[in-house]
Amino acid sequence: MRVSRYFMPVLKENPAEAQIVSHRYMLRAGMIKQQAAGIYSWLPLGLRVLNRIQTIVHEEQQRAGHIPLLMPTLQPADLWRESGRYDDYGQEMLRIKDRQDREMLYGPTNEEMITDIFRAHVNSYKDLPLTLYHIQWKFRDEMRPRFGVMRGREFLMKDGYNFDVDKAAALHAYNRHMVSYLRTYERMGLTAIPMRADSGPIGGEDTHEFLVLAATGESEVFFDSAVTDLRLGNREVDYDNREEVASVCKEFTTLYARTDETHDQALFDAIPEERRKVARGIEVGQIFYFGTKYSEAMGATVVTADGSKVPVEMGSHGIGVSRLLGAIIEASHDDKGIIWPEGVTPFPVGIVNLKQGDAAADAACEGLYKALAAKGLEALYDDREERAGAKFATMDLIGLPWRITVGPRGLANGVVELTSRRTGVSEELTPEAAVAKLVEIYAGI
Ligand code: P5A
Repeated sequence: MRVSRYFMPVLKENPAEAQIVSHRYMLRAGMIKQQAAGIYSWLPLGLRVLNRIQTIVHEEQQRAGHIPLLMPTLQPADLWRESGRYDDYGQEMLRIKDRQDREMLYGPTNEEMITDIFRAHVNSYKDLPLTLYHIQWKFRDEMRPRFGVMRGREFLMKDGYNFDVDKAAALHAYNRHMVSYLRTYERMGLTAIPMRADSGPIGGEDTHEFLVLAATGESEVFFDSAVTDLRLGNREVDYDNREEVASVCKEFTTLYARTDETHDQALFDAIPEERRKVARGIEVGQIFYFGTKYSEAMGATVVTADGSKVPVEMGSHGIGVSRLLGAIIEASHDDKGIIWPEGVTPFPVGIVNLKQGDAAADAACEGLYKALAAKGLEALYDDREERAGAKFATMDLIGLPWRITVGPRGLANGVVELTSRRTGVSEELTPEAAVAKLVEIYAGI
């Protein structure tokens, strides 16, 4: 993409309404535009990151054996009457009437609708286990929408629902989600800590929230600092192997880590003092096991191997897809702007032409742009007639992890400059070597 032809309305001034750094940078980098309280348009740069995040979520869900579908945003109120949640959900639910005066709602979550799909099509244990998920817009009429996409009213969620024949199988689905979430967040450059939490309006006995530590987080969290060193890394986990999956979960949930809702001071005090941490965190996901809460209320049953008919065992699992943009920026920025991890960056690399109109510089930039594209790397090429300083400031603000700087002086020696946004370290390389290095960096992403 050439900046001269792109739509990237960068703001010079800090927007007054933004209280936290991620909101400020998303507005300044021209990623989002507020349309109403907690409701945003996704401008092209923001959409590219949102799409990257969705791709990672899809890949990791499908790696775990979960199956994508797509349910609508609007739901009939009657489904929610069956579960009893239509009245319970209160003012957070956006209620709508259609022209026939039928009561509808904009879905805040989809437990009822997925249970309805299940009961219409599945009735045998032979079709289990089954986990269906989608990435779809939700609406919650939050009392205090704030911090940009962090607490929106309309927001994008990945929500998945498992159906299993018995509790042991459903707990395996819970564990499988935990491991797949750990991998998902790590691919986005995040450390998200599973913490024992409260199940709130979704219900159920077992639930963990995934928290990214950040001073601006809305949740107060208590944990053993050793938990922040845990990483899944590149290990291969066999998602069908119950013991293996359970042992990874044990590794990540044994050390003390809880939100304020489930905090136990006596247990906390048992941790060696230097490892006792109280901090704030951003909730980027939550998993639930709630057994037969919805299947019993809505008549979703399966016939088991011995011929008896039982309500299907269920859980649900959510990732805050749009919130993740805010969380990643909170975790990865400096005073010049965003620093995108390679896994989610809107463009893998930026090209800055220091002397637009100089025949050699223009030709070198074009050559790099095409050579990168041929390797599947779409660069953002700043081809505007602008001062170098302004081009650097824009690149730093939008946070592409790598920048290639091209100018007549370097070209006279046959080199361009490759700079890391994170470390600020630059290297002089031939254009071919710069392309080769980027190809290598992105090969494993
Ligand atoms: C699990 C999937 C659920 O709704 N039902 C389906 C369960 N869980 S949850 O914890 O309530 O939401 C899942 C994740 O969605 C994000 N989230 C939000 N993101 C932005 N703005 C909001 N107002 C908002 N509310 C929830 C969170 O990341 C949460 O973990």
